[in-house]
Amino acid sequence: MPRVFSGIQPTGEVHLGNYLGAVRRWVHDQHEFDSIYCVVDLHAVTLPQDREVLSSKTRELVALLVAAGLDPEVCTLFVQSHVPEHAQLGWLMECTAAFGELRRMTQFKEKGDRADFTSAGLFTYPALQAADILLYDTDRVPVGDDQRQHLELARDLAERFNSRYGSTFIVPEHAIAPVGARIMDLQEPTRKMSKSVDAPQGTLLVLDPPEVITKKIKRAVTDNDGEVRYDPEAKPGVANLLSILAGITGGDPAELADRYEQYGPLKADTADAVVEALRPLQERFSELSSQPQEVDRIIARGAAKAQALAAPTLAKAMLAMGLLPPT
Ligand code: ATP
Ligand code: LTN
Repeated sequence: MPRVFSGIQPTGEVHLGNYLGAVRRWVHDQHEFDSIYCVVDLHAVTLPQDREVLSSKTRELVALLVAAGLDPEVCTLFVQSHVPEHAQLGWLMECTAAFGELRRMTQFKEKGDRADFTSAGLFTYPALQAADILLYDTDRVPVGDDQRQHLELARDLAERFNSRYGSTFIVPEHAIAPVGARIMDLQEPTRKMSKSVDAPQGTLLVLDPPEVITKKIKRAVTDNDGEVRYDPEAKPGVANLLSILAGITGGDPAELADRYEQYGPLKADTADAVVEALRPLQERFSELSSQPQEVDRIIARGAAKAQALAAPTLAKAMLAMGLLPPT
């Protein structure tokens, strides 16, 4: 069975972009692939985090992923820092990556420009991401479109390592969905919906109450020409609403556009679809929030399952490089 791996950072609030670009697909994939999902706390600390917020967000994100439908009996769900092999293989990947190729990563340029303090970890982050993926002999990586460049790098590093030291890693493919891989901000539809940008009215959180979801979608920025058409260049706001509706209902955004003459009904249907899709998640999340021991049990079990897979791959890579095995 092909192996799937993906990750999500325990920072900020999970939004509809994370849900449609990643999480919802993970829930589907877990039944078709051997699936491993990771809450990447080591990636989160590339930017300064409040220690208490980070640990509670980490636990909360695991609960939210379970509430979204990840079944810890079916997939492997774990916290990255609980499996030290990630940091260990991360170092080997930093030594495989070239300074110049890391410097070309656009996410580093964007986040580095916004940060008051640019850590060395923010720069080498994509090497750690490559390690995350390669540790598990991953075939497919379902992510949003913003991760395309990082996945190309992971492939390049796997190929370079294999050609330098002998065949060690599987070269992974990305799995970027045709619809929903790039959900835009509702107020600024030329910018992607993001956790790390403070844009409360433009970001639809998966835990927003129904009335807030409806209000945000009704107030979403569109344009003045009044025609419902899927044209992300000329009509980014309308195209974004169509992508959201299509992502939720499984339709095609251009075909959906033909059903609407006006923006009002499109917004109303989109809001209803989002509210209904998120309702079960929100209900399960509130149940799980009162069972922290259950969440901790899931986290502990996930780490043991993940480590059993990661340890032999790390050992193989270390041996291939000529690092002397301990006696
Ligand atoms: P940040 O904006 O701070 O980078 P993020 O919102 O991208 O954070 P991550 O934890 O880095 O959140 O991403 C988790 C997953 O969600 C990744 O697969 C990413 O590609 C996907 N994703 C993030 N934003 C969007 C979006 N606007 N549309 C579709 N997918 C997205
Ligand atoms: N860099 C990703 C999160 C991430 C990831 C991964 C995704 C870390 N490791 C491995 C897929 C596979 C992000 O910022 N969205």
